[in-house]
Amino acid sequence: MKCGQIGAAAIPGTRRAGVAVEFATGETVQRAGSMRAKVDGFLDPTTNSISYVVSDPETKRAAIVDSVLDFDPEAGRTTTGSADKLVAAVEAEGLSVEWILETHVHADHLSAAHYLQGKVGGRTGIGAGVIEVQRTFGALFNVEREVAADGTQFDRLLADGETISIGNIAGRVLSTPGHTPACSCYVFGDAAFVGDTLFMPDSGTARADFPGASVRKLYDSLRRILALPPETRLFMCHDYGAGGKREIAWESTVAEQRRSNIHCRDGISRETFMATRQERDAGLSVPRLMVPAVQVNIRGGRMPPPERNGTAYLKLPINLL
Ligand SMILES: N[C@@H](CCC(=O)N[C@@H](CS)C(=O)NCC(=O)O)C(=O)O
Ligand SMILES: [Fe+2]
Repeated sequence: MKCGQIGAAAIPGTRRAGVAVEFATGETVQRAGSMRAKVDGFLDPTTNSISYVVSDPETKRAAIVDSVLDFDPEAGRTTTGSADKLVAAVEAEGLSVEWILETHVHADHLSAAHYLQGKVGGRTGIGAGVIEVQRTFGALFNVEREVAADGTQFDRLLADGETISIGNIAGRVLSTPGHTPACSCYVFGDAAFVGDTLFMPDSGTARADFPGASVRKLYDSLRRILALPPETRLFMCHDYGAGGKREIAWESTVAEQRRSNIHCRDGISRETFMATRQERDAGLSVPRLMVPAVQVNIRGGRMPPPERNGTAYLKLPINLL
């Protein structure tokens, strides 16, 4: 990966004063001086994923975004160290979890949504495009009869423009397909959880070569996110430290991304973006955990049901991916 310029505000934990935030529709969701969402990021260094606990400091209501279930593919063993850090944070702050959200069906790590719901409650939610992902990967793994392509594995399918709140902090769903058909960006006040659609400015954007991906739609989704107010805090789902050239970081702003994102800063045309993205995708390999991750994540973070001997198994398609 190339190394670009990261502004000071990209450092995790940077705080700014409350600001008025308006969505493109003009709806004001947070006024000057009002309470901002508190955002805590938790890095899983094995998959370079960042999970978030986002909460309303006034009401102590919270959402968990993009949790990780640890998985050792050699042994086929799951552990819950990463997820338990989220549970501990929720308990330490006395939070009441309303939502356990996925920005998309992750291809590089397993979701702990199902595990977490058993621990802290809340409703699971994912973009309504999950149905298309379930159709595509249900066929690919030949599990169409076991995994209904109707999203019922999640409590709520979230459509573009839907409002979801955390206590007094109003939120909105932006459908951002491209990396996958189910990608969504969740905007709570001035904090937007962008999933993989955007990476840190020096690292660009999500790959658009998975089954069901669209580099054209990805460009439109990027422009939607970048049309949010410039001071909007953007929280990434992954960071790889620009190929080890800097510390891992996960917070940026719309203004920073518009100024310096290597793939989609202002002035980069759709054609140039598409060519850059396709060139990079041509050299990428299948993510290390894609095969187990997708099978679990289209099931809302559940393993396949145990077989007659009591053991659950995942499939490995041969010469397909
Ligand atoms: N080496 C990583 C691959 C990570 C990967 O492919 N990440 C996806 C997100 S799921 C991506 O969009 N990467 C963008 C890029 O590498 O340009 C792994 O094996 O997990
Ligand atoms: Fe992803």
